[in-house]
Amino acid sequence: MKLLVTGGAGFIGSNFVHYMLREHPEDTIINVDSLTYAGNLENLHAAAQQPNYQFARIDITDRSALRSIFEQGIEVVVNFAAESHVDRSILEPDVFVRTNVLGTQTLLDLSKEFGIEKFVQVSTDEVYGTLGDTGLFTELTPLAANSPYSASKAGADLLVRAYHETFGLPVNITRCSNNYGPYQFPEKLIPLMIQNALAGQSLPVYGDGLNVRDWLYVEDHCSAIDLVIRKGENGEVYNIGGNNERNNLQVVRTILKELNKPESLIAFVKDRPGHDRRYAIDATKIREQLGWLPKYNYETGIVETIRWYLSNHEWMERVKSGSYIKYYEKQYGEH
Ligand code: NAD
Ligand code: TDX
Repeated sequence: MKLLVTGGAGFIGSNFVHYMLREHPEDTIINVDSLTYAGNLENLHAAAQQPNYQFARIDITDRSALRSIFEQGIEVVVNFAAESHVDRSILEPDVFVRTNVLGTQTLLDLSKEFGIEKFVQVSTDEVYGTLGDTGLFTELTPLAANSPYSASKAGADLLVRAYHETFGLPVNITRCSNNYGPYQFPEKLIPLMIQNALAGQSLPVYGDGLNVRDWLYVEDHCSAIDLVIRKGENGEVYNIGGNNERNNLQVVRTILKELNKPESLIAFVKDRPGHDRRYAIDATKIREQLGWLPKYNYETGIVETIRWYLSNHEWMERVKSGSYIKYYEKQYGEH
C-alpha cells in the first residue's frame, strides 16, 4: 500500500510514521510536511534510513506540488497536517483557516481526481465543543466548535463528509481526545509543564485548573488510525479516546511529583478565552466495530512520557531554539 501522510513531521504524525514502518514494513510512506514551527525532521531520523519512506517539503495548499506526489500512485491519504494549537488560533486565526480548511479541501480534490482508495481525516474531539460535569461525546454529538482552531477542524470535517456524500470519495473521519507522548511541541500542556518545571520556572495553569481532558497515549491513537485505514466503513466517523479523564491540576501535580519539584511552582493565570470545560470520549463504536483496544495505561504512560522528555533534553533545547530549522536549511537549501 502506498500512503501519503501529511504533517508527518509533527507530534502525532511522526509517531504514526514510526508506528507504520514498524507494523507494516511492506507499505510505502510519503510524508508531506511544510515544516512550520511545529514540524521537526529530527523526529524522523530513524525513518529516513528506511527505503520505503520518503519526505517532501510541501504545503498542503500547494496544489501543483501535491499533484506531483499523487502522480506517484497514492492509494491512501492520512491527513494530519494542521495548525494545532488553540492559543495560537486565538491570536492568529487566518492560518488555521488556510491550512486546516483550504489545505484539506485541496487534498480532497486531488484524492477525487486520482481516485484514491481511502482518505482519513485526523480530527479532534474539540469539534463537539464542551461537556458539563457528565456525559460523553459520541459520533452523533452535534458539532459546536468554540475556538477558531476547532471551528477550522469542524469546517474540514464537513468538507470531508461532503466529498463522500457528493462525489462518493471513500473517507473516514477520526476524532481523538488529547494525546500525550514523545515529540510533542512544548507549547502543549504536558511538555510545556515538564520543560518549565525542569527550568525552575512557574507553571501557568489557566483559570481554576479544573478543566478536564481525556488523555490518550499517542501510540494508541496511531493503532486506531491504522485500523480505520484497513477496516473503516466508508463515510463513517470514529471517536478515539482513552477513558482517562484528568483535570489540568492533576496532570501538573503528577509532573511535579515525578520531577521532584515543589507545587509552589504552580501559578494560576488568566483563563483561555472560550476555554472548553470538559472533553470525554465514548469510543464504543471503534472498539466494537473495528476491535480497537488501547494498550497504554495513563498512570504508567505519563511517567514514561516524563522520562522520555528527561532523557531527550537536547531534543527539547533544539526545538525551543529552532535550530533544527537552521540545520534543515543548511542540509537541503531554502525552499
Ligand atoms: P503538530 O502541530 O505537532 O503537527 C502538525 C504538523 O503539520 C507539523 O509537522 C507542521 O509542520 C505540519 N503543517 C502545518 N501546516 C502545514 C501545511 N500548510 N502544509 C503541510 N504541513 C503543515 O500537531 P499534532 O498535535 O501532531 O496534531 C496532528 C493532527 O492531529 C492535527 O490535525 C490535529 O488537529 C489532530 N489532533 C491532535 C490532537 C492532540 O492532542 N495533539 C488530538 C486530536 C487530534
Ligand atoms: O500553559 C497552559 N496552561 C493550561 O492550563 C496550556 C498550554 C494549557 N493549559 C490547559 C488548557 C487545556 O485545558 O491545559 C489543557 C490542555 O491544553 P493544550 O495542551 O493546549 O490542549 P487542548 O487545548 O486541550 O487541545 C489539544 O487537544 C486536542 C491539542 O492541542 C489539539 O490539537 C487537539 O485537537
